[in-house]
Amino acid sequence: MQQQSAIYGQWRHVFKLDPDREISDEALDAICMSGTDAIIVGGSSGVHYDNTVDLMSRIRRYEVTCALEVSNEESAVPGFDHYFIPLVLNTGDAEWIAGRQIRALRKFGAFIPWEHTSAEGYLILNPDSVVARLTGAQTDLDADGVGAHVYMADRLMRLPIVYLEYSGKFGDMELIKRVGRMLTSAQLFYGGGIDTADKARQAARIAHTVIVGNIIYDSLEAALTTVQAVHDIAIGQFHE
Ligand code: 1GP
Repeated sequence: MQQQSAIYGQWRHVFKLDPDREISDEALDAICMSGTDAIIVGGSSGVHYDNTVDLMSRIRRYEVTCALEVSNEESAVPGFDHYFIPLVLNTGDAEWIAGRQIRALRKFGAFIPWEHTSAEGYLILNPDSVVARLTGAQTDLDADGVGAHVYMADRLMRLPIVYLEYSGKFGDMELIKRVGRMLTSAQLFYGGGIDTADKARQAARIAHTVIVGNIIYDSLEAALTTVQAVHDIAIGQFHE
């Protein structure tokens, strides 16, 4: 975990907001003022320039750090604090590793703020998630299969972030612990199914950065409890 100098190096808790979902001003105010370390804007489908600009400008009324996870070139909007480019490592479809990214770089490579841009090595592990279906992710990996992908991301490709994505489902904490112990330089992002303070604490013990999405739209109150829960677990306590 040597990413302390990157903008996301100290992030413990992150809310992920989807431009394709409605959020009231009151709910957005609560999220932005919650004490979360950052907001990532991103989604698997229905994300385009207009709804991304709209959400960004609403979040920009607040001081909270705000990053964009660029999942398609139409949603590449200037003005965010940081940009994440996902590479889906566990798909057989190269389109999601170096297909659409290369097409976007051909057009926009010279204009990308590289010092504010980072690749995320995604491992998508919930077969029922929209993103798994969209990307053709091979989610039926055993522990060694997951480990091989982590070697690929952390050691061979030296990606700055490994993102274990269980979107919509709480993940296998033992597996995540194992991944955390394998990493030598990548920062571990975990996201998926966190809908209580207890689950947030469990994830915070083993992942560097805990990402909370869906529950914002289902129960704002429950979502807000995850911020303190994650921050209660001191950095450095993870991996124990
Ligand atoms: C989704 O990892 C995030 O990309 C968070 O997952 O929506 O299940 O909280 P949830």
